[in-house]
Amino acid sequence: MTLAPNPSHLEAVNTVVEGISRAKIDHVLESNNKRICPILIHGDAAIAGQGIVYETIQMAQLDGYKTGGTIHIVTNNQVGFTTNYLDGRSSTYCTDVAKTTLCPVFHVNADDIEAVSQVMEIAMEYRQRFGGDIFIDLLGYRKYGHNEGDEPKFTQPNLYNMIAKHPNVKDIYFKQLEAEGVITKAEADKLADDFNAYLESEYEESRKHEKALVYDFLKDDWKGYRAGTTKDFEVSPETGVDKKQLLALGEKLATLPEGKKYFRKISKIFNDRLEAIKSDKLDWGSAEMLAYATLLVEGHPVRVSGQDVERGTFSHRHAVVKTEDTEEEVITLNLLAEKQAPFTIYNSLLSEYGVLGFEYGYSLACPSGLTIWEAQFGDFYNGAQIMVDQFITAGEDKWATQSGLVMLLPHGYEGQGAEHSSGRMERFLQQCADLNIQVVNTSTPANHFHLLRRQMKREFRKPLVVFSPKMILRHPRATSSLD
Ligand SMILES: Cc1ncc(C[n+]2csc(CCOP(=O)(O)OP(=O)(O)O)c2C)c(N)n1
Ligand SMILES: [Mg+2]
Repeated sequence: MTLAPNPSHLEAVNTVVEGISRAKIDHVLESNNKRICPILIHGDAAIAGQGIVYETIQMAQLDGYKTGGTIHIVTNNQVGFTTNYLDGRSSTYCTDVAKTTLCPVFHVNADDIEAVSQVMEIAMEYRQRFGGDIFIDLLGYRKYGHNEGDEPKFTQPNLYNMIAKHPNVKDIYFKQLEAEGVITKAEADKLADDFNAYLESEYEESRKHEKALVYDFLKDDWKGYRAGTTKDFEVSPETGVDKKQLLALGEKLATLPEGKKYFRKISKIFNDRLEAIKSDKLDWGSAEMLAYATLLVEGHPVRVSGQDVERGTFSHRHAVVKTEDTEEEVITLNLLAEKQAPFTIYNSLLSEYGVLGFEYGYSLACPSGLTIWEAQFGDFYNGAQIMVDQFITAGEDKWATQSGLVMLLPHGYEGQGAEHSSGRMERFLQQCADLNIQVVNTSTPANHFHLLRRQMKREFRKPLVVFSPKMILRHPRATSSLD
């Protein structure tokens, strides 16, 4: 069992968990999503109020993001901090978002332990058989306040008078078992004592760790990596590639397989790309594709997702080509060598928050792969601000977890005024302290090529924020030679 690091921001972890699971499915479990199951635990107020829950559910069946179904457990105590559920939602049930994709929902009385246990089994069986999400609305109550020192009677005096008199769930169940003749009072007491003793000893054990780091988080996947140091940023690892090999790969990625019908403009784009590589005038798209190609043949999987990334928002990438007659997808980056790592690229749903979290999770579970999220315009990243602040820039400091996630943020003041001019560099720069993240502005195609390769050629991983260009994607002066 892997417990994902979870910030205070409720529900933010959802798509991170999905991304971790998907990376495992893709790279460890041979695409078999029956061998892993994401479980998300929600509060009743949070699941009803936080929009990312909706994003998570919309992602659940999409090719680029599906994980074979998620089990959602709602610890429904009918209150959020001090807020009654009547003020917390307009829907009848806190789980009504599940109706979006017609997921089964079980509303179960948390005082009825056997019913809860049965529902958990049905949920697991459903998930394994049908590969869809399933919800368990575990209807109970909160015994005390929101935390140890909190006074619930300030805000819910009647409810908490009732709760104070309500027998606790363990006592209800032991009483039932005694009445049924399953156990005696003495056996019940011993079960409770043994369990308390177990909790006590585990608690003592946990206190031996000085800092609450996430010691075992994905440990196997991170063997051989170390933490980055200040010195690491004064040098670059070798990122160059033999010229002959570069040319050979360039020809492969710029050549569409024969015997298929292509749209005339697409054939021209690929011919131009081939010409650019041969005549030593790399444009942005060619350099980016070459970076991927070299990494793929060196065994690093590459995954790109974001809105319209397959073609590229500004039409510079064309990583996926559709044939004119049958709309068959052709990805030349997967036709490079018999033994190469997979290149996957997905046009995302129209979400930033959920998708960026997913790719961050993916990068946590796949350190040997290049994981990229691209914003349509740089400024759209702020819809995913929580992922940046709580996970990407602070994760290593909070949990000693690393991520090599790349954020491509098209940026540039190009006469459109305040709309889409700025990816808010200043905010990222402010977050660079203590080696949190790298923030760069690449200015030539060669620059970009080495940057993407560097991300995979270090012994540590560090999030990379790239203010990728818009106008100079195609600017005649923004070309590089193979040298
Ligand atoms: C995104 C976000 N906003 C606000 C908070 C502050 N907060 C912490 S707990 C809580 C109430 C949560 O209620 P519920 O989802 O029902 O969970 P419960 O604590 O009742 O189990 C709030 C508002 C938060 N942690 N995250
Ligand atoms: Mg609650």
